[in-house]
Amino acid sequence: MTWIFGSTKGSADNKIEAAMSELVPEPRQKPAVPMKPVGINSNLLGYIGIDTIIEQMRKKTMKTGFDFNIMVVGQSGLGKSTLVNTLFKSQVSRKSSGWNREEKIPKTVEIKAIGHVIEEGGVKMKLTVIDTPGFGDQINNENCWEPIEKYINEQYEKFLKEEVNIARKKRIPDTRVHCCLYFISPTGHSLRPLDLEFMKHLSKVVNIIPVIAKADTMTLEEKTEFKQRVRKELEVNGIEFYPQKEFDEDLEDKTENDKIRQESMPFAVVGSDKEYQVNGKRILGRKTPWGVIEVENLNHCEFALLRDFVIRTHLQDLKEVTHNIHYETYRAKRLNDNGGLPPVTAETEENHESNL
Ligand SMILES: Nc1nc2c(ncn2[C@@H]2O[C@H](COP(=O)(O)OP(=O)(O)O)[C@@H](O)[C@H]2O)c(=O)[nH]1
Ligand SMILES: [Mg+2]
Repeated sequence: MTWIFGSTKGSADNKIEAAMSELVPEPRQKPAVPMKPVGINSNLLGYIGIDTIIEQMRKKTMKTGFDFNIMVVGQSGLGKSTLVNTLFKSQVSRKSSGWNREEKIPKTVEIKAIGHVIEEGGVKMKLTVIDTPGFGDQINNENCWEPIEKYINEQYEKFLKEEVNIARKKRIPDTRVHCCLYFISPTGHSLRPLDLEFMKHLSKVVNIIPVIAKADTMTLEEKTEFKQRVRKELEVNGIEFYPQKEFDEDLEDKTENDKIRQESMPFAVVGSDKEYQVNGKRILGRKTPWGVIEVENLNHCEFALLRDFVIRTHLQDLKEVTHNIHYETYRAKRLNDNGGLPPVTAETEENHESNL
């Protein structure tokens, strides 16, 4: 695994700063003693100080940081590896040092995790993108989702083994895949049976976010029409992508997520790791005879929308659905079968409780 350490700290990227401030409340001076409403009978008013929990949580997160893992999956040649580079070169970590995947992207032949530590406002996020080899090259593509499913399950297994360990770590390293970007070929026709099969299988074990690859190859009308068709086909085939309807927590969630499900999905993206000078600014883009396609310009493609959705607005929820739904399903099944695992004794249960 390649690990490149860098920091976005102090960058002028207001957008991403705003992003993190949504994840982590603005640093607030912690009072030496819990704040109390001043005035007579303050005891009677009964201020307990529950609200200081936010500050406590912020401090803990700052100390420990957190892991976030994204996987890219899809047919060979759709621009998965390029998008991984785009993500790391874009505003997520533009100011960071050490990112040096400048060489031409070779064909991906194995599942490979590329990691990067991003720091903002004192909070560290270890972002890992898992690049996978494209499938669909073979004559017989039967069960070609198996290696991907196996990788995802192996990460659950690793986490579970750590969790049931009697002397388990205080903080278990989290390599579980929190979201899987599924690349759809921009054919303008319909999804291929292989896409449907693949997503049907994977959506049971991981959060799937469908994306239309190489959106620069479609006209605006074609893109709108294709997006609609893909949504319809996913619905007809009963494929649940993230954010799944059944996990909306309240009406506010539902309204927000309905909009994403019915309008944004699947995000039509363009990837590039080449920089060009446009109007005096350096931008990531694809140079064509008729101009430069700017990957982070919302008028050109939806890459920035996808990035904001995953990293800015839904990161915590992606982690929660992974932990509470997908991992829990795996865990329950595994502990029921109990194949190969140490039996769950009263002692380990007790240990678990005390660590919560
Ligand atoms: N037109 C267009 N080409 C792209 C895009 N992203 C990547 N490519 C090109 O597609 C080819 C395959 O890209 P790669 O990232 O290796 O695809 P992968 O097999 O899915 O990992 C390369 O020549 C890329 O330059 C895109 O958004 N639009
Ligand atoms: Mg590749």
